[in-house]
Amino acid sequence: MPALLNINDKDFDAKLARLTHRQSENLSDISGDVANIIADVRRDGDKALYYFTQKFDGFTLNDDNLRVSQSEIDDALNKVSDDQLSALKMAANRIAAYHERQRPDDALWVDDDGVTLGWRWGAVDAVGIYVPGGKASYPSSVLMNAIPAKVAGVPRIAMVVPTPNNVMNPLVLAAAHISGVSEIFRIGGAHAVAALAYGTKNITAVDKIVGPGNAFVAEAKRQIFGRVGIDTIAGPSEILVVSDDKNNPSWIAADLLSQSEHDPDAQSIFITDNGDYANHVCRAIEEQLNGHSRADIARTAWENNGSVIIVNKLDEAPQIINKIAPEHLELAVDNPESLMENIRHAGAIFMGRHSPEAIGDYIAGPNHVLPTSGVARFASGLSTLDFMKRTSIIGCNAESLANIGPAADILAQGEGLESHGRSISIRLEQLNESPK
Ligand code: HSO
Ligand code: ZN
Repeated sequence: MPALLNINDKDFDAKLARLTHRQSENLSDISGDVANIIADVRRDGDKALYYFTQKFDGFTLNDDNLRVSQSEIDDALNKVSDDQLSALKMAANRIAAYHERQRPDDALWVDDDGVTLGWRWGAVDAVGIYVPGGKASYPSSVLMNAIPAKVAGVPRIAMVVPTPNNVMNPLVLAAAHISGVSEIFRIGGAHAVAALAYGTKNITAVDKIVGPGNAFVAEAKRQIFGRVGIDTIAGPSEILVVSDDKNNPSWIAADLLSQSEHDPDAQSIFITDNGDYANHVCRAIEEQLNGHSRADIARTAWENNGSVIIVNKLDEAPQIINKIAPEHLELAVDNPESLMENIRHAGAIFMGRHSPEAIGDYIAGPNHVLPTSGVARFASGLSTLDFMKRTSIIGCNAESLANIGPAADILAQGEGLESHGRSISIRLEQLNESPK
């Protein structure tokens, strides 16, 4: 049974707190193993990659097949149907258009003291994209990770994807091709992350690694952080649906299950102001779980982590939502704008009755890599900016140095940093000698 909460319950706050502090995976147990794998890759390079691939993925890798060849990519493109290819292209175009708008402007100005100031944005040189293998090998996630990097202007995008028993998903290859990935390597796990971070003979190191993975991949990303950049580490998917009693209960049931089906640890929360309607939605969920292709996963997630919250009126929802800070938020009501005004923390908001969350997973355009586990309190979804960095620009001339230099000199003296002070005063002295 999903948890049933009513805002009028005496212990509502405590129950809500329990919902938001779900047990997260204990990474410390595996940190030693991951450190050993990283050390092996640093010492043995490609040889270590071949060893771990044999051990974990069950096939023989060597210098010739580590990298996916152009003819394999061409084969994959032939294998996917025309419908699939054009759907991928439509998604890619919409994602690119959205992320183009995120490209930030450079700035340069002269301030009141005559100092030229500004910043300039530039792309990261090389990005590594981790794509999980097996069931969670989502072509849509390839698009979501690679396209913003491309739009940012990253010249080299290397992808790693584990292929258990050497079986590759052609849709993943097609998505990589469409989004401009430059190199694809048939490896996954902590060793793949280590190879991207430190480089081997066959894999040139990158500057930033993004993309979801299992606990070993997450821990490896944590351990190589600092040497290279990483994205935020994603937890299980979450959805929070706010609905009045005017939606078809089956629509809302499908929306809640759309995230439950990702992972037994996924969380779906439903807020409504009508208890009878909530029962209808729960019944529709049971119906849809019957014969569902991922019934085990979806049912486990819904029963263990799902929740139904009854409020007196929907205006009470935003205060609850802000405490949860959900990854995805659906506002399936007539006037979502008025609710949205009071929502401060959510990864993505889906407005109105015709915006199911899945539309954002695939085709709407915004990124589907979003902050989970309440991280939306301080973080945002993946964006073009994540593949760029900003360089500050500072320009003084003799006059502006005379305006602001003396104060800097005083601060340098205060810090006991003689040469800092001198580098300024030596210029100011020369100015006094030969006024221009
Ligand atoms: N909802 C997932 C992304 C995804 N859904 C990929 C389908 N494919 C992220 O929270
Ligand atoms: Zn999804």
